[in-house]
Amino acid sequence: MDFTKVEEIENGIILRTVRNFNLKHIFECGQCFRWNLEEDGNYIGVAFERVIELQAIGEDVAIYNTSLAEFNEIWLNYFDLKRDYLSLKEEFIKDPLLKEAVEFGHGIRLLQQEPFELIVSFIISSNNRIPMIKKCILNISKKWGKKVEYKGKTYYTFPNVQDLHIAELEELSACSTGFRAKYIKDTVDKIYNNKSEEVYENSYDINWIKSQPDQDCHEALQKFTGVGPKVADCIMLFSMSKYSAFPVDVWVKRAMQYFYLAPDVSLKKIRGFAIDKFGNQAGFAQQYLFYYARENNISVDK
Ligand code: 8HG
Repeated sequence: MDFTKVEEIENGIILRTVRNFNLKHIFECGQCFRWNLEEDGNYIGVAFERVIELQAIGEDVAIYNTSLAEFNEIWLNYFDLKRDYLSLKEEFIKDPLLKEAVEFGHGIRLLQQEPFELIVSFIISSNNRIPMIKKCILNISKKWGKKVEYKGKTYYTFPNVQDLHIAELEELSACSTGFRAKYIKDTVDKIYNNKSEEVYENSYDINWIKSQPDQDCHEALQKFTGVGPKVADCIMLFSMSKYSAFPVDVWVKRAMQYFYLAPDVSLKKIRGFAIDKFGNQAGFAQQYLFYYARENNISVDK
């Protein structure tokens, strides 16, 4: 456990002596799109049809607009709080190159998010920039999600598959999704029309996909339109607890080249190299590298 105890407060809970937990590192390391920094340094986000607010208070972390029961049911897992990130990091920092990235993003934790939301979100992410991805997801949530009021403001949950299934192609395009609108429509249709009793090799049942071993899960996700190896890696890493995933985007490519490899290797080679090197923990290493590369705007041009 990465905290000593949890106590109920009037409008939420407080986690005492939380280790390896930094709000900026968690919410700005690239894994999520529904969290925003407030003027007071807190972060407010939407997940699991709820709006919560996080505040760092010394070594403690408060979560507002929730209860102890909800914490145990949802947030304990969502924030991956049962994992001891120190032992994970101790392994990584034996590698003097990765040490630099781990120390930089020392408070990163991998959130365990909702698979349906992440499938759609990472389809939107392809060839897209993070602020734009966030905007598209917000547009979709405003149109097909549910309203939640918090502190006088309206937030919108990400729609479930039934609610998003009614979306027309033109309406999805109007959410600034561009060429990805048809991929979203096709994928949502496949998930919606999947009959869960027909669980077989080509199943589009998300729970079935999630229950598969890492490599099979990676392949099954790519049966959705708009999901290639990179997008599949992000979905399985951020919502299916598959930690051998190693998504290689331009930042991770640069980081791997900067730290380890020749400048001209293919994405596939980088992925293979990383999985050999970091094994079942590759996904965690990837997150420290992505955050380091993006925040420092690293370049490999000599
Ligand atoms: O966490 C991420 N890891 C990797 N490797 N790629 C990501 C993450 N988050 C994220 O949005 N991306 C992709 O990187 C989406 C987009 O193509 C680009 C934004 O920098």
